[in-house]
Amino acid sequence: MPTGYFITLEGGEGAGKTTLLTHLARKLETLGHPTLTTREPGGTPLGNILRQLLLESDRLAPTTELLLYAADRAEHVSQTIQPALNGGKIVLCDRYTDSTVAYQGYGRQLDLDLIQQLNQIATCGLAPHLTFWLDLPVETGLKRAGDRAKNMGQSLDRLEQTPLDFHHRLHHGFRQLAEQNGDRIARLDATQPPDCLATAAWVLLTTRWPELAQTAQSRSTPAQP
Ligand code: Z5A
Repeated sequence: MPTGYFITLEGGEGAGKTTLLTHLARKLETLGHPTLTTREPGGTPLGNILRQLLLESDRLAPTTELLLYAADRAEHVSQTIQPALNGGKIVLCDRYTDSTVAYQGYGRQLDLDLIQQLNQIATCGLAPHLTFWLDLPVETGLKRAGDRAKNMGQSLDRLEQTPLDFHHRLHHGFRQLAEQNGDRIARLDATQPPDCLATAAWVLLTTRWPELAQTAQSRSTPAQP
Protein backbone atom coordinates (compact mmCIF):
# COMPACT_ATOMS: atom_id res chain seq x y z
CA MET A 1 0.00 0.00 0.00
CA PRO A 2 1.69 3.30 -1.05
CA THR A 3 2.34 5.67 1.84
CA GLY A 4 3.81 8.61 -0.08
CA TYR A 5 2.24 11.76 -1.46
CA PHE A 6 1.95 12.33 -5.18
CA ILE A 7 1.80 16.00 -6.20
CA THR A 8 1.85 17.27 -9.78
CA LEU A 9 2.30 20.76 -11.24
CA GLU A 10 0.53 21.73 -14.43
CA GLY A 11 0.13 24.74 -16.69
CA GLY A 12 1.07 26.31 -20.00
CA GLU A 13 4.43 27.59 -21.20
CA GLY A 14 6.39 29.71 -18.75
CA ALA A 15 3.75 29.34 -16.02
CA GLY A 16 6.42 28.94 -13.34
CA LYS A 17 6.05 25.21 -12.55
CA THR A 18 9.76 24.47 -12.35
CA THR A 19 10.37 27.50 -10.14
CA LEU A 20 7.54 26.52 -7.78
CA LEU A 21 8.58 22.88 -7.71
CA THR A 22 12.11 23.90 -6.67
CA HIS A 23 10.72 26.10 -3.85
CA LEU A 24 8.44 23.34 -2.52
CA ALA A 25 11.14 20.68 -2.69
CA ARG A 26 13.60 22.89 -0.81
CA LYS A 27 11.03 23.59 1.92
CA LEU A 28 10.06 19.92 2.32
CA GLU A 29 13.69 18.80 2.37
CA THR A 30 14.54 21.44 4.99
CA LEU A 31 11.88 19.85 7.20
CA GLY A 32 13.45 16.44 6.57
CA HIS A 33 10.70 14.95 4.41
CA PRO A 34 12.06 12.50 1.83
CA THR A 35 11.21 14.15 -1.48
CA LEU A 36 11.65 13.20 -5.12
CA THR A 37 11.44 15.80 -7.89
CA THR A 38 10.83 14.59 -11.40
CA ARG A 39 9.29 15.67 -14.68
CA GLU A 40 7.55 14.56 -17.85
CA PRO A 41 8.72 13.93 -20.39
CA GLY A 42 12.07 12.71 -19.09
CA GLY A 43 11.91 11.20 -15.59
CA THR A 44 13.86 8.05 -16.53
CA PRO A 45 16.84 7.19 -18.80
CA LEU A 46 14.42 6.12 -21.55
CA GLY A 47 12.32 9.19 -20.83
CA ASN A 48 15.31 11.45 -21.47
CA ILE A 49 15.74 9.93 -24.92
CA LEU A 50 12.01 10.34 -25.60
CA ARG A 51 12.17 13.94 -24.33
CA GLN A 52 14.86 14.76 -26.83
CA LEU A 53 12.82 13.18 -29.63
CA LEU A 54 9.65 14.97 -28.59
CA LEU A 55 11.06 18.43 -28.01
CA GLU A 56 13.65 18.52 -30.77
CA SER A 57 11.85 16.88 -33.70
CA ASP A 58 10.58 19.35 -36.24
CA ARG A 59 7.32 17.65 -37.01
CA LEU A 60 5.88 14.53 -35.45
CA ALA A 61 2.42 13.28 -36.35
CA PRO A 62 0.08 14.11 -33.42
CA THR A 63 -0.66 10.41 -32.79
CA THR A 64 3.06 9.59 -32.73
CA GLU A 65 3.54 12.36 -30.21
CA LEU A 66 0.68 11.05 -28.06
CA LEU A 67 2.09 7.51 -28.02
CA LEU A 68 5.59 8.73 -27.13
CA TYR A 69 4.23 10.71 -24.17
CA ALA A 70 2.33 7.57 -23.07
CA ALA A 71 5.48 5.43 -23.36
CA ASP A 72 7.44 8.01 -21.35
CA ARG A 73 4.74 7.93 -18.66
CA ALA A 74 4.47 4.14 -18.47
CA GLU A 75 8.22 3.91 -17.84
CA HIS A 76 8.17 6.84 -15.43
CA VAL A 77 5.34 5.45 -13.29
CA SER A 78 6.75 1.94 -13.06
CA GLN A 79 10.45 2.80 -12.65
CA THR A 80 10.38 6.08 -10.73
CA ILE A 81 7.09 7.32 -9.31
CA GLN A 82 5.48 4.16 -7.93
CA PRO A 83 8.68 2.90 -6.23
CA ALA A 84 9.19 6.32 -4.61
CA LEU A 85 5.59 6.38 -3.34
CA ASN A 86 5.94 2.81 -2.06
CA GLY A 87 8.98 4.04 -0.13
CA GLY A 88 6.93 6.81 1.51
CA LYS A 89 8.41 9.72 -0.45
CA ILE A 90 6.76 12.95 -1.46
CA VAL A 91 6.87 12.96 -5.25
CA LEU A 92 6.75 16.38 -6.93
CA CYS A 93 6.24 15.93 -10.67
CA ASP A 94 6.46 18.68 -13.31
CA ARG A 95 3.61 17.71 -15.69
CA TYR A 96 1.65 14.43 -15.80
CA THR A 97 -1.61 13.16 -17.32
CA ASP A 98 -3.38 16.55 -17.34
CA SER A 99 -0.73 17.84 -19.76
CA THR A 100 -1.66 15.12 -22.24
CA VAL A 101 -5.34 15.99 -21.98
CA ALA A 102 -4.58 19.71 -22.42
CA TYR A 103 -1.86 19.55 -25.11
CA GLN A 104 -2.78 16.49 -27.16
CA GLY A 105 -6.53 16.61 -26.42
CA TYR A 106 -7.49 20.29 -26.42
CA GLY A 107 -4.38 21.58 -28.21
CA ARG A 108 -3.88 18.99 -30.98
CA GLN A 109 -7.56 18.00 -30.84
CA LEU A 110 -7.03 14.25 -30.55
CA ASP A 111 -9.87 12.15 -29.16
CA LEU A 112 -10.30 12.83 -25.43
CA ASP A 113 -11.68 9.35 -24.63
CA LEU A 114 -8.71 7.72 -26.32
CA ILE A 115 -6.37 9.94 -24.28
CA GLN A 116 -8.13 8.98 -21.05
CA GLN A 117 -7.73 5.30 -21.93
CA LEU A 118 -4.05 5.72 -22.77
CA ASN A 119 -3.46 7.65 -19.56
CA GLN A 120 -5.14 4.83 -17.64
CA ILE A 121 -2.94 2.20 -19.33
CA ALA A 122 0.28 4.18 -18.89
CA THR A 123 -0.32 4.98 -15.22
CA CYS A 124 -1.97 1.69 -14.16
CA GLY A 125 -4.57 4.00 -12.62
CA LEU A 126 -2.10 6.02 -10.51
CA ALA A 127 -3.62 9.50 -10.11
CA PRO A 128 -2.00 12.41 -8.23
CA HIS A 129 -3.30 13.13 -4.72
CA LEU A 130 -3.00 16.85 -5.44
CA THR A 131 -2.36 18.92 -8.57
CA PHE A 132 -1.41 22.58 -8.69
CA TRP A 133 -2.63 24.29 -11.85
CA LEU A 134 -0.60 27.44 -12.41
CA ASP A 135 -3.11 29.62 -14.18
CA LEU A 136 -1.42 32.36 -16.21
CA PRO A 137 -2.64 34.38 -19.21
CA VAL A 138 -1.22 32.79 -22.36
CA GLU A 139 0.54 35.95 -23.54
CA THR A 140 2.31 36.41 -20.17
CA GLY A 141 3.56 32.82 -20.18
CA LEU A 142 4.82 33.04 -23.74
CA LYS A 143 6.61 36.30 -22.96
CA ARG A 144 8.30 34.75 -19.93
CA ALA A 145 9.34 31.68 -21.90
CA GLY A 146 10.56 33.87 -24.78
CA ASP A 147 12.58 36.15 -22.49
CA ARG A 148 14.16 33.17 -20.80
CA ALA A 149 15.13 31.61 -24.14
CA LYS A 150 16.64 34.91 -25.31
CA ASN A 151 18.61 35.34 -22.08
CA MET A 152 20.01 31.84 -22.50
CA GLY A 153 20.80 32.38 -26.18
CA GLN A 154 18.33 29.64 -27.21
CA SER A 155 15.77 29.64 -29.98
CA LEU A 156 12.13 29.03 -29.00
CA ASP A 157 11.42 25.33 -29.08
CA ARG A 158 8.93 23.68 -31.38
CA LEU A 159 5.88 23.97 -29.13
CA GLU A 160 6.61 27.56 -28.26
CA GLN A 161 6.51 28.38 -31.98
CA THR A 162 2.98 26.98 -32.37
CA PRO A 163 0.11 29.38 -33.14
CA LEU A 164 -1.47 31.43 -30.39
CA ASP A 165 -4.85 29.70 -30.71
CA PHE A 166 -3.18 26.38 -29.79
CA HIS A 167 -2.04 27.94 -26.51
CA HIS A 168 -5.53 29.36 -25.90
CA ARG A 169 -7.09 25.94 -26.51
CA LEU A 170 -4.79 24.26 -24.04
CA HIS A 171 -5.42 26.97 -21.44
CA HIS A 172 -9.13 26.25 -21.89
CA GLY A 173 -8.34 22.55 -21.46
CA PHE A 174 -6.61 23.12 -18.11
CA ARG A 175 -9.58 25.21 -16.99
CA GLN A 176 -12.00 22.42 -17.92
CA LEU A 177 -9.87 19.87 -16.07
CA ALA A 178 -9.80 22.08 -12.97
CA GLU A 179 -13.59 22.46 -13.06
CA GLN A 180 -14.12 18.71 -13.50
CA ASN A 181 -11.61 17.66 -10.81
CA GLY A 182 -12.12 20.27 -8.11
CA ASP A 183 -11.20 17.87 -5.29
CA ARG A 184 -7.79 17.13 -6.84
CA ILE A 185 -6.79 20.25 -8.80
CA ALA A 186 -6.01 23.48 -6.95
CA ARG A 187 -5.82 26.61 -9.10
CA LEU A 188 -3.04 29.06 -8.30
CA ASP A 189 -2.88 32.60 -9.64
CA ALA A 190 0.47 32.34 -11.42
CA THR A 191 0.72 36.10 -12.07
CA GLN A 192 1.95 36.44 -8.46
CA PRO A 193 5.68 36.84 -7.82
CA PRO A 194 7.48 33.52 -7.18
CA ASP A 195 7.64 33.91 -3.37
CA CYS A 196 3.89 34.69 -3.09
CA LEU A 197 3.06 31.76 -5.33
CA ALA A 198 5.21 29.45 -3.24
CA THR A 199 3.51 30.65 -0.04
CA ALA A 200 0.05 30.11 -1.54
CA ALA A 201 1.00 26.57 -2.61
CA TRP A 202 2.56 25.81 0.77
CA VAL A 203 -0.60 26.92 2.59
CA LEU A 204 -2.74 24.66 0.38
CA LEU A 205 -0.35 21.75 0.84
CA THR A 206 -0.13 21.99 4.61
CA THR A 207 -3.86 22.64 5.01
CA ARG A 208 -4.47 19.35 3.26
CA TRP A 209 -1.64 17.53 5.08
CA PRO A 210 -0.81 19.39 8.34
CA GLU A 211 1.86 16.77 9.17
CA LEU A 212 4.01 18.17 6.32
CA ALA A 213 4.36 21.50 8.13
CA GLN A 214 6.19 19.70 10.95
CA THR A 215 9.68 18.25 10.77
CA ALA A 216 9.75 14.62 9.65
CA GLN A 217 11.21 13.62 13.06
CA SER A 218 8.28 15.14 14.95
CA ARG A 219 5.74 13.14 12.99
CA SER A 220 4.74 10.23 15.20
CA THR A 221 3.04 8.02 12.62
CA PRO A 222 3.09 8.24 8.83
CA ALA A 223 -0.21 9.66 7.68
CA GLN A 224 -2.10 8.38 4.66
CA PRO A 225 -2.86 10.97 1.97
N1 Z5A B 1 3.93 17.94 -23.12
C1 Z5A B 1 2.88 17.48 -23.88
O1 Z5A B 1 2.60 18.02 -24.95
N2 Z5A B 1 2.16 16.41 -23.45
C2 Z5A B 1 2.46 15.76 -22.29
O2 Z5A B 1 1.78 14.77 -21.94
C3 Z5A B 1 3.54 16.24 -21.50
C4 Z5A B 1 4.25 17.33 -21.95
C5 Z5A B 1 3.89 15.57 -20.22
C6 Z5A B 1 7.67 20.08 -21.99
O3 Z5A B 1 8.44 21.18 -22.11
C7 Z5A B 1 6.71 20.13 -23.17
O4 Z5A B 1 6.07 18.87 -23.27
C8 Z5A B 1 5.63 21.14 -22.92
C9 Z5A B 1 4.33 20.37 -22.98
C10 Z5A B 1 4.72 19.07 -23.61
N3 Z5A B 1 5.53 22.08 -23.98
N4 Z5A B 1 6.35 22.83 -24.42
N5 Z5A B 1 7.06 23.54 -24.93
P1 Z5A B 1 9.48 21.67 -21.02
O5 Z5A B 1 9.59 20.68 -19.90
O6 Z5A B 1 10.73 22.06 -21.74
O7 Z5A B 1 8.83 23.03 -20.58
P2 Z5A B 1 7.50 23.38 -19.86
O8 Z5A B 1 7.02 22.22 -19.04
O9 Z5A B 1 6.57 23.93 -20.85
O10 Z5A B 1 7.92 24.46 -18.83
P3 Z5A B 1 8.58 25.85 -19.07
O11 Z5A B 1 8.17 26.55 -20.31
O12 Z5A B 1 10.04 25.63 -18.88
O13 Z5A B 1 7.95 26.70 -17.95
P4 Z5A B 1 7.73 26.48 -16.39
O14 Z5A B 1 8.52 25.36 -15.82
O15 Z5A B 1 6.28 26.45 -16.13
O16 Z5A B 1 8.29 27.85 -15.82
P5 Z5A B 1 9.72 28.21 -15.15
O17 Z5A B 1 10.82 27.55 -15.87
O18 Z5A B 1 9.63 28.03 -13.69
O19 Z5A B 1 9.70 29.78 -15.42
C11 Z5A B 1 9.73 30.30 -16.73
C12 Z5A B 1 10.36 31.72 -16.67
O20 Z5A B 1 9.51 32.57 -15.92
C13 Z5A B 1 11.73 31.75 -15.98
O21 Z5A B 1 12.52 32.72 -16.58
C14 Z5A B 1 11.38 32.16 -14.54
O22 Z5A B 1 12.41 32.83 -13.90
C15 Z5A B 1 10.16 33.04 -14.75
N6 Z5A B 1 9.18 32.91 -13.65
C16 Z5A B 1 8.87 31.78 -12.97
N7 Z5A B 1 7.93 32.02 -12.05
C17 Z5A B 1 7.64 33.33 -12.15
C18 Z5A B 1 6.72 34.18 -11.47
N8 Z5A B 1 5.90 33.70 -10.50
N9 Z5A B 1 6.66 35.47 -11.83
C19 Z5A B 1 7.46 35.96 -12.81
N10 Z5A B 1 8.37 35.21 -13.51
C20 Z5A B 1 8.45 33.91 -13.18
